[in-house]
Amino acid sequence: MSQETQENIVAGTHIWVEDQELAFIDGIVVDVVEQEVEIQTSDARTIFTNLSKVYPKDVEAPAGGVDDMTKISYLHEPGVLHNLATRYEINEIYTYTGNILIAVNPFQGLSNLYDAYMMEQYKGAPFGKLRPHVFAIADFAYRTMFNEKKSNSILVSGESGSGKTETTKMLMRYLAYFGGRASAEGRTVEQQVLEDRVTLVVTDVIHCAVVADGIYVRSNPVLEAFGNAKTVKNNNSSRFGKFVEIQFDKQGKISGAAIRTYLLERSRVCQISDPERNYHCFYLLCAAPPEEIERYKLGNPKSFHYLNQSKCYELVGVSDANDYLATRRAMDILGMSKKEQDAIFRVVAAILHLGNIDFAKGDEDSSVIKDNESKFHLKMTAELLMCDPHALEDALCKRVMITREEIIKKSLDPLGATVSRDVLAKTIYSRLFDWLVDKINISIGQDPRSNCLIGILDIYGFESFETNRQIAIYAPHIFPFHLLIGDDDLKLATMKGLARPKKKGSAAKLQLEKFLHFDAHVLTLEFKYIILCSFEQFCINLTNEKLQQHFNQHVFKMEQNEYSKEEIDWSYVEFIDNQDVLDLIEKVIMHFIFSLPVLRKPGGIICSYFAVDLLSIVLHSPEDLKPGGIIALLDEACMFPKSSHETFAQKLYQTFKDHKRFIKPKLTRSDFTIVHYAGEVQYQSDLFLDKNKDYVVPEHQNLLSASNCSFVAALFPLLSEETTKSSKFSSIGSRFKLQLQQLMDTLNSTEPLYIRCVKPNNLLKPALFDNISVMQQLRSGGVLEAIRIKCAGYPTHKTFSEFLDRFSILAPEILKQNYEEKDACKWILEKMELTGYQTGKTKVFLRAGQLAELDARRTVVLGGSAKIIQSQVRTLI
Ligand code: AOV
Ligand code: MG
Repeated sequence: MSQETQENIVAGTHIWVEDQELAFIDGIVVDVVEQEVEIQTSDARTIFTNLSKVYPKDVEAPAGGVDDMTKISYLHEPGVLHNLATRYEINEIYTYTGNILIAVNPFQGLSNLYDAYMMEQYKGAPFGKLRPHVFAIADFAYRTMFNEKKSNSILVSGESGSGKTETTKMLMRYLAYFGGRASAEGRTVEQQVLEDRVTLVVTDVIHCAVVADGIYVRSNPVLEAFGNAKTVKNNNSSRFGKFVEIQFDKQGKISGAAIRTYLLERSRVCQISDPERNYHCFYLLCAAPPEEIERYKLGNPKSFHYLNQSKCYELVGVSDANDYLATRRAMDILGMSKKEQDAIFRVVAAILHLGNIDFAKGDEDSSVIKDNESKFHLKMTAELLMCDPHALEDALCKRVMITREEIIKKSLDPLGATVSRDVLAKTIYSRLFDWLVDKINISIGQDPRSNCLIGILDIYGFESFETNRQIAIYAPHIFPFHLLIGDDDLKLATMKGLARPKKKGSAAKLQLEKFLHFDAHVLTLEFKYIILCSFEQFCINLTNEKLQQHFNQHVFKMEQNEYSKEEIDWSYVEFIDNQDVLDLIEKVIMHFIFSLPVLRKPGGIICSYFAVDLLSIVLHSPEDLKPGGIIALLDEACMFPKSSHETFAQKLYQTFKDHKRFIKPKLTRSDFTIVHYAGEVQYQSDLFLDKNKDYVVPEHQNLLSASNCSFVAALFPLLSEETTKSSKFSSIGSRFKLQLQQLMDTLNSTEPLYIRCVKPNNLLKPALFDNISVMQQLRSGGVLEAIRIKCAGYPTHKTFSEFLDRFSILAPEILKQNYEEKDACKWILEKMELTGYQTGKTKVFLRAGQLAELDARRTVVLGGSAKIIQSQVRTLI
């Protein structure tokens, strides 16, 4: 809350005050003594609080809220939150903030909200004329594309389960409705597909029409079957990010499309926790018709290790059997041959069998296939992948080591073999997913002549897992003790101010925040419960930082445009962005010598002081000379054989000890915290090195490229000798950074439109609006950041007549004179001795706090207050 605004809190002022449960509660100021405010809240409590926790409330706000946040008089958190809540209550789920659309997930079908009639309404309607709607955004994008021949991108973001994918579908539906071609029967093929789709449950249909001798539509429940899964946050959660580019021809008809996907969650293939599920496709296949079950030797999902780690097998309202058939149908439409489809599902089945191969200890440190059952699964896996069972066993249980002198086959112990098995499963699955994406792209077809596109980005939002929990412990005298926490069933041990996970690698930590109560029997503690983030969240949060910068720059530019239109001076409006966090993460490194091929000798790495001499030869760009970011240091650590996550963390601590966006958390030797735009996130570096290394184990590569199934062999194309050598290590982080840069380049060459999805509650229930959670999302979704940018300039824009309606009471004399509206406004502002405001061509632009000051004076004139705080008196005199 800005200083000026607080100074205008006087007795009688309607305010919002911070509240633990509701985030904010409204009330009226009874008294103000210096920084202490006495408040009568709307639930009839009297509270005393600090002035900094109090925000003025707009008593003149319309009862049903306003459809655009910029119409709110006081642009601050409680104002924004209250407006959304008010609208949500009457099923108005959409609200604008300028041209940003905020969409609050209704968790229920709202009648007629997305039907053809509605689409017709929005067709060509000026933006902002009708109620806020996702169709208005789609129409805006379509019009700009068609009339101005400008490419657009629509960025849909929000946390898991907030409705991004559903929103994306509605955008596609609208674009397909107006951008598709009429078929012979008069209905567009897209419509037909949409209608068909009603029967599909696991769907995210991407409707794209391709024009070639008629109309073809490619629908795509396939991506969802293979890329979505049930999580605690969403029963149909997309476990990958995607950017769909829809291409249009000169007539504004869809002429092609391309899908790019990002960061499929690979770990889910072999590791799931209750009550989540693995990727849908595994359950679909287990529910296939009996003859296919027989062919793949499948059966109850409960019998497979990769599925039975969680007790959740079925989804309410979803028939896996139907979805299996639907996926098959979609594959037909996509032009996948029966042979290809058989190969795809053979690979899926093989992964399930693979997961059931267990190992026992053999001679010395070796391992053997555990029992007959495991042998059966080994045989099945080999059969389905069409590879040699002995070669498969070898590939799982042994590793070839190449030293300068000789090549040795080293045995893996049972744990090592299990890890090898899981790595193989993940690699096969991710190659399969990439194949499907490629196939879909080929099938839809690109239009090389198209120069106008609409891109739609559906990507995971910012991730941090932090919640405060209260835990009651009975018999507190038995320290140290173990705790069971919620569903996660995490056994936490030895509490000495800080609990550490008992099991190594379990990513949970309890931090004792405070003792709440204590008596002989019960100890109630409040914990900050942090699930530490790992490499995946690190990449996701980097994406969000990038998008946030893009967003900020855009919002800032829009704001400037408005100022320019009104011909007011904006030169001194400050703009702070998050470039410093981006530098921290992704800057290119100076001493990144190990990655330079010229400095690497086969079998060894040249030591660094020797390399320094070579720097002048190999580094020619000044970019190379800047200090490196976290990804660069991580790559370096990955290439250095002796590194561990601890040495990596030490390096980070050393390099960034003075960086204001980097914190070394207390009581840890390898965690690090990044101060993201949306808040602090603590990362656990334990698995960073492993997760950053992307290379296929050569034994796995050789095994599968020799498969008798051409499909499987094609998933593992043989690498040339040269690439095998030089790409021994390829960095996932760096590759992702590059992918992200390409995405940003695309976005930068288009006009952006933003949709922020909000999840109103964590129970996934309609009509429940959890203020605190929504506020967190508005913060991390940059909505409040956009507001901050507005506040740095002139947060209040009021047309002259609006301004006069509200404030002519402060200068009744103007009514008697015949002033122009603009002059009348100026008269009032001058009389009130305000400075720094501006008057444009149609609007008054006020600095932060000035509206509150005017309102306070209005309250005084209206007789609402007898007592004014000190500073207020000063300015009045
Ligand atoms: P997400 O894409 O944002 O999550 P979804 O789009 O899958 O979220 O939405 C989650 C669920 O919310 C859907 O399955 C619907 O039940 C419901 N829902 C969302 N939007 C609407 C709407 N406009 N009308 C009615 N119901 C809706 V994730 O992919 O997990 O990040 O990773
Ligand atoms: Mg999704």
